[in-house]
Amino acid sequence: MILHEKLSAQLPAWRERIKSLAKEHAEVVVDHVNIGQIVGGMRDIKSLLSDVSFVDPAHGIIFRGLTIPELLKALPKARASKMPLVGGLYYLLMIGEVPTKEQALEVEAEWAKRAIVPDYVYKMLKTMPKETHPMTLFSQAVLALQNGSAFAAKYHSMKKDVYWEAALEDSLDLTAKLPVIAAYIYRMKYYGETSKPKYNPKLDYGANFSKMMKVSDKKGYSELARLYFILHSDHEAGNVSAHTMHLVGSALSDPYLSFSASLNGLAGPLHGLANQECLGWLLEVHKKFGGVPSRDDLYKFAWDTLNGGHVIPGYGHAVLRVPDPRYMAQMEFAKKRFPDDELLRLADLVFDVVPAVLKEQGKAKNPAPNVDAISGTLQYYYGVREFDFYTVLFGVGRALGVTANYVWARALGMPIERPKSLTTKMLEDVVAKAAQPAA
Ligand code: CMX
Repeated sequence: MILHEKLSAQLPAWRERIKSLAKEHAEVVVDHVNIGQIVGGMRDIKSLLSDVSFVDPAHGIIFRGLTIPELLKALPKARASKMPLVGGLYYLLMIGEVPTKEQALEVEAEWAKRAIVPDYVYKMLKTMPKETHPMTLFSQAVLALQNGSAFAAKYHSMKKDVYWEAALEDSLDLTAKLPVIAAYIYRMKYYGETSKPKYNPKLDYGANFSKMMKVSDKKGYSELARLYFILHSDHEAGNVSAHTMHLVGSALSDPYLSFSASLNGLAGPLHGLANQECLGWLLEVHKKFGGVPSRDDLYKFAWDTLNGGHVIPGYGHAVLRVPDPRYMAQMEFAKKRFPDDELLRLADLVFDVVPAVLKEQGKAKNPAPNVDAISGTLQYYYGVREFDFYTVLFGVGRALGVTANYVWARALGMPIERPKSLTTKMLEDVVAKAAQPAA
């Protein structure tokens, strides 16, 4: 298997680098921690290690050294498509090199072999109450698959230096099955269909997802699926879904246990659920004005949102200080394909007006759009209009990044995570001591 071969060739050198950092340079100070960070969600503390991706405030996400425009250009494309093969992206995240088309297709072929979901998982999903949130169903299905974990089965018999091999097996199995499960949940929940989706080995990951979702591909949903999964795959290691995967995995919980937990974090309104809020806001504007409003009307509406004590969804970012390149890539995709769509024209007008409003308000450190400002608009155009399903789509994409990180964490022997907590009194004592004049 290509990923196994390429990974094992790199491991000795990587292990040496980590060993050297841990043994010879363990005392070198990287960052200081202040009380604001301790009571503020550990914001910005440099304390995680990942080589899979890095968020640069000025360039956005950098996957294995490539910005989004570079990545979209460099990765091998799917057949008759302008978008990269998702298998090529997975290769890049895992191995750190741009694959050839053959190498990307090898990953796609692995997925095609493994995209079979056991019957009991479908049965379990069918017995859940109808109103169950699709993210709950998705996470439950992943947890149910844990039964087949190679990592869990081999745990007692394998040595630590080969944990990554079982982790890779599980990661390939898991990522292969996710689009099948997601499409099943979609058809079952919103259309009452319970036939099992079939993965066609002649098609790539994106085209399979489009077919299994039964979204008309006339307009090109396969292309969007490829782009969407690639853009949502990773956003360095500290966001909730990535960090949860890493934390749970550090207890040597297998990839299924870890990813189910990661999805539960993604399901939170401050994380993956934000995309549906953004589309909701756009539709509200559209409804109120009966179409695309004038600049002045939109300006006033944006101020009304702020004055009502709400944030403008899809704008601002904790790390980025420029328009999110994931937003820009989706906007470019949409403008090429459906420039006259009313909702898209509205999203574009929002991009013109809202940053100025946020600047005037003077609070947001970054008044520019983030990924969520546009992703729902694209799904809506292609006919996926069930907002609460959007986070499931995010989850299929996010699995690619977090499983790559999981495999590397096991390969490099990352230990169990155990930060230290302090009491409020201890922090107050630290403050009192800092306030004392120097002797
Ligand atoms: N509308 C109104 N106010 C905003 C704002 C927005 N879009 N973005 C930031 N602000 C406000 C914050 O609420 C904060 O106000 P207070 O000082 O009153 O608490 C102030 O500006 C400073 O915030 P910040 O440091 O610029 O931003 P944070 O790192 O605290 O938060 C984020 C980042 C994304 C949560 C925030 O910009 C926001 O709430 N945006 C809207 C929701 C959204 O789009 N979420 C999707 C995030 C996508 C992702 O994380 O990938």
